[in-house]
Amino acid sequence: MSNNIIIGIGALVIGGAAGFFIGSGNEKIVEVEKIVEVEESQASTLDAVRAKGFIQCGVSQGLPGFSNSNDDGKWTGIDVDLCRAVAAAVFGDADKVKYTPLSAKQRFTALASGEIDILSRNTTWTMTRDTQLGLNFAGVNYYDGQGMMVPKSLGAKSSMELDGANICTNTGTTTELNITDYFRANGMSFNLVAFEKADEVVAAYDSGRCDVYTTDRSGLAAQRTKLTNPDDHMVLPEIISKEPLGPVVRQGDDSWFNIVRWALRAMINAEEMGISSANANSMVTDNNPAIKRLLGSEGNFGQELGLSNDWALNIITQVGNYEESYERNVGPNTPLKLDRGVNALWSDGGILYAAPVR
Ligand SMILES: N[C@@H](CCC(=O)N[C@@H](CS)C(=O)NCC(=O)O)C(=O)O
Repeated sequence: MSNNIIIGIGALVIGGAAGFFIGSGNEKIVEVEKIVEVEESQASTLDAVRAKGFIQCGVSQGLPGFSNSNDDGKWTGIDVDLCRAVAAAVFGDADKVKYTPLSAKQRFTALASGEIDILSRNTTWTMTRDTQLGLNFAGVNYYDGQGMMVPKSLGAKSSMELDGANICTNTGTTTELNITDYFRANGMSFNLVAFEKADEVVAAYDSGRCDVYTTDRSGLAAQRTKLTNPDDHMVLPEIISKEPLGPVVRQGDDSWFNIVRWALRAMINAEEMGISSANANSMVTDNNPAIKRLLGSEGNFGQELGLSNDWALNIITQVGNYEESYERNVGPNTPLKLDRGVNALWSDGGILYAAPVR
């Protein structure tokens, strides 16, 4: 499939047999279903979003730290913050978001069909997903890698000791593909037990049906909190893949793509410049021209996105900079307890590096 895909709402045909198969014993793994035909011209997502008054954001069915809802139906997480940032940029109101919980398997179809405006759901940027689905990744909001969790009682200290293991995971994920590669490459056998719903994976692992729970390491940190006795489990040291997680939009709508991409960059640039929700309003009059450009007191950068010039100021005051979002949702003081690691700014030894506003 090439760049000339045009997506029309309601005109989506899925070719179930056109997925990517890897045989593992009797199992056939379909990581993505290929969208084989789409037609009609695509209306501007920005216009459509403005007309309805909110952004429809595709999230997970409940992954603490990334996208998770509480008893009152309030969604939080770094993926939720990305959608809130786009709403702040577009409407000046981060609350103008509605959420669609999606399984890994459902997510790309929901985006391609127009059911959602952004997919922000711990989704790994891979070449196939970027080139074959009529979708575009707008950036990376969390650099991750796949890991394995085991009960401490198993006595394993390395994933190289897992020959013959029963392994639980989610269907429709890169996880299935990576685990297959890893065991094959190391000449080990395994039995994959895959479920569509994440909580089914948690329940199966918690009940002892599997020796191993594998997913993104951030996902392991999140799902571990749901186990009966989290302290009885450990994450093994090996990181077996690259999982750059980020927001996805439909291909062919560059204006919307730019808005999502720059909303994320605004949060990262704000951290780099020391602009936070607490000081953003007072920094509008700062002498630093780069700060003025980001906050809209110099230049017309918002207008160039089709937005108002206070687009980034609204993101920062209402959602915060990247560091605030990270610390609030997944950082050391949350149940996930994840250090910044490679997700630190490039200037702090990490790999977060946002193009400048100029
Ligand atoms: N990053 C991987 C895995 C994503 C994934 O779906 N992970 C599971 C396990 S952490 C998940 O999000 N579960 C939550 C849910 O399905 O709501 C991918 O994009 O394929």
